[in-house]
Amino acid sequence: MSHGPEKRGTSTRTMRGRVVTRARNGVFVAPGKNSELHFCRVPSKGKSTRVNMPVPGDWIVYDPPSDVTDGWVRGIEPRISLFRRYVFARIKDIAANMEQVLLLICPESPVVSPRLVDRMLAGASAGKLEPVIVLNKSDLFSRKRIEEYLQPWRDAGYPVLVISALKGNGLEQLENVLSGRDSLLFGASGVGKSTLLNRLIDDLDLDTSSISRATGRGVHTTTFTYLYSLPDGGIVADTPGIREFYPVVEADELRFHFPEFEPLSEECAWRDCLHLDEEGCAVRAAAEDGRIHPARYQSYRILYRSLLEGPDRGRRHTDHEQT
Ligand SMILES: Nc1nc2c(ncn2[C@@H]2O[C@H](COP(=O)(O)OP(=O)(O)OP(=O)(O)O)[C@@H](O)[C@H]2O)c(=O)[nH]1
Ligand SMILES: [Mg+2]
Ligand SMILES: [Zn+2]
Repeated sequence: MSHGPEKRGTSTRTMRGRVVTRARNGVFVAPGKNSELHFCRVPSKGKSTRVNMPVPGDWIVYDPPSDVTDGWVRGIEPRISLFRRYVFARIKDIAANMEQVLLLICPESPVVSPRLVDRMLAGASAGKLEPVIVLNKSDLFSRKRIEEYLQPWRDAGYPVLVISALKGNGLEQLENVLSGRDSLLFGASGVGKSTLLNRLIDDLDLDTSSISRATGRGVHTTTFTYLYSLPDGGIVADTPGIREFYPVVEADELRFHFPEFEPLSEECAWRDCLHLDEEGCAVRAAAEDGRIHPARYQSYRILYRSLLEGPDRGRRHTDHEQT
């Protein structure tokens, strides 16, 4: 029997697993449910075996670590979704293969502006994730205040949940939405993502901190994205809070990520109408008479312009993420 040199990447030890979180120079991979994580390095630039950096949620093939060798990532499987954003002029991949993103928002403490919500919604759509709007901290606001705040997204037809992670209100409905699916929790720092996860998973004890009194903002408590398994099946990823969000999408494609524009766009005078200042634009007309919420249309126009100008125009880097 002859033993030729074993070709890298075709090792019989090669395994398949899912990236649970990233570290500075590699990833932690779960080869199965409740199994111990494997740390794997990522062959970098210049190496013939080079692979792109995997992100949480990626399915990868890898050579597991042994007593004598490090673990190595061999390849990333094709992704069904990819949630990403601009940080300055650079694209940052947040998570892959998530089916839905729960956008946690609230009108105050911290203030989450309708513009920011619309940018996150466009980012979800561009990344092929289904968005669910989750208003958290409902214990702090009147019913009237909550409904006024939510009106643009209710009008646009997005699914909306109203919860209080602190008091436990609305969590049953939320658990139904999460059950058996792969979901990402996303939103501004301090909006309550980690508090919510601590509620949903019994023995979890994630760090949370209160809103800064000085700025009224969150203090970036969570610093890395991590996938957690839910008791009833499904996966939820906690993510570091953001202060800003710019979706990775071409300006001319942005209109396809405002779903309520779609049925009206058939009536625009121009087939390729961008719904800006074109004559006979049915979308603009609908925003003028309230069939489309004017705040949504305004978000579209503002975001269109800033995407044209480029992703890093006049933006400060204020988020604190480890990787
Ligand atoms: N009143 C109220 N406070 C809440 C609720 N949910 C979370 N909080 C508080 O909001 C603060 C921030 O919560 P976190 O869970 O740390 O927020 P986060 O979104 O994980 O923040 P980052 O990790 O910085 O992104 C904490 O003081 C929580 O107790 C809620 O439903 N009602
Ligand atoms: Mg957190
Ligand atoms: Zn139009």
